[in-house]
Amino acid sequence: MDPLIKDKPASKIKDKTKEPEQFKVILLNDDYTTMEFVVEILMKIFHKSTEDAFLIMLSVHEKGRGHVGIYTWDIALTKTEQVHAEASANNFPLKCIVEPA
Ligand code: TYC
Repeated sequence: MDPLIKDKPASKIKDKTKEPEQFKVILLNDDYTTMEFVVEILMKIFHKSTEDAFLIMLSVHEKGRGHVGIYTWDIALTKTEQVHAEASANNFPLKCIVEPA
């Protein structure tokens, strides 16, 4: 037993373990990136099925932005960097952003 919590009633013991903070990756619409490329990115980087990737792409196309997934900070940032690297390597302006979940 942890000596710091010895003698404390169970009801008074606070769970000090924190869940890691979560961040949303949001995909932004633009007029130049092809729909096909966006679907490819969603499958390759975010591991979406063909059908989910298509539905997310269409929703972003219609609404301007859309939620792609929730990750820890490091993973959200890595995925965002991968999207931007793939997009610029293919001369597309596709962008995504990270927001607190
Ligand atoms: N609006 C783009 C087009 O008409 C398609 C598109 C969808 C681009 C989603 C970006 O995040 C995006 N070709």
